[in-house]
This record gives sequence, C-alpha cells and structure tokens, in this order.
Amino acid sequence: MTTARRVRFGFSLVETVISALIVGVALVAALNTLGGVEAARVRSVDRVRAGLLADGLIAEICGQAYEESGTTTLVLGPEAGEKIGTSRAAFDDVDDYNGLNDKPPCGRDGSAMGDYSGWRIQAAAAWVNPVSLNNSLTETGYKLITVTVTTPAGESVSRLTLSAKGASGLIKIDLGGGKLVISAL
Ligand SMILES: [Ca+2]
Ligand SMILES: [Ca+2]
Repeated sequence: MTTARRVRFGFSLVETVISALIVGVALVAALNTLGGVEAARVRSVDRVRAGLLADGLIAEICGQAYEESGTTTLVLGPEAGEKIGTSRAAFDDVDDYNGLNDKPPCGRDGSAMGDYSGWRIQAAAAWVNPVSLNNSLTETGYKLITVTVTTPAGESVSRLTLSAKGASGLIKIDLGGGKLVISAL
C-alpha cells in the first residue's frame, strides 16, 4: 500500500486546537448571553420590589394628617422632637417625611429592613398648585409627596401622592407606564 492511499484516523494537533478554540468561543458567548439574561431578570425583580417598597411608604404617609395639629406649617418637615434617628414613630403629618433619606430603607420604628442592603428610599414633600402641580413656596392647600426607591443597580422607581387640606382622603398619583393616573384612596 502506498503512502497516498493510507487511511488517516483521528485529528491532527492543529485540528484539535482549532476545534477547542471554536468550542471555547461559543461557550464564552453562551455564558455571556446567560449572564445578560440573569442580570435582566434581577433588574426586573428589583423594579417590582422597588415599587412595592415605595407603595408601602406611600400607604404609611396616606395614614397621616395633612398638617401638624394646632400649628401653622411654615417649613415642610418633621416638627421639633419628631425626628429621632431613622425612626418615624413620631411622624404625624404628611410633610414630616420631607427629606427622608434612608439607606438601607428602615421600618417605621427605625430598624433597618433586612434584605435591602444597597437600597435607598427617599421622600420629598412640596406645596403645589393643584392644577399644574408646580411647586409653591407657600401654602396652597395641596401637598405633593414623592417617594423614590433606588435599587443597588442605580435604577429609581417613584410613587407620588397628593394630599389635600380638609379632604377626607388622599389622592394617589401613579406614573406607571408613563401614564398619569389619579385615583382616590
Ligand atoms: Ca408632625
Ligand atoms: Ca410636619
């Protein structure tokens, strides 16, 4: 039998190296894709968690009075003695939450919420024009409360509520999906 007709079995070293490189590149691409899918899933779950966290604080705020009893509010925020560390136990009107900035988020008693390391929750209150919702430096009879939760990835989710002086309840403003939806609570 001549050399030219000899049958060759197996792969050469060069073929083996090239095959390994191709498999390696394909594996890295697959892992990158899986990593991207997992990161997107985590972000999606965190957005939902952020919304629920913001809804929880909005619900707490909605249980408060429009203003401090027996006094005229000149500065939005907690009254003297109401702000005790991160505790909100003494808060009794909706603008007491103005300036709240907890990282991680805390319960009403001031204790840090578990499983929220790296998260931040903030609240702001402002007098607003009831039609334009533009801020006002003086009392208008309406306060817009904004609660914003920021995830560890830096994404922010906000919820707003409008408190009206003398109203029996608050109005919830939902900006979900880019649409403004106003409903009575
Ligand atoms: Ca107060
Ligand atoms: Ca206050």
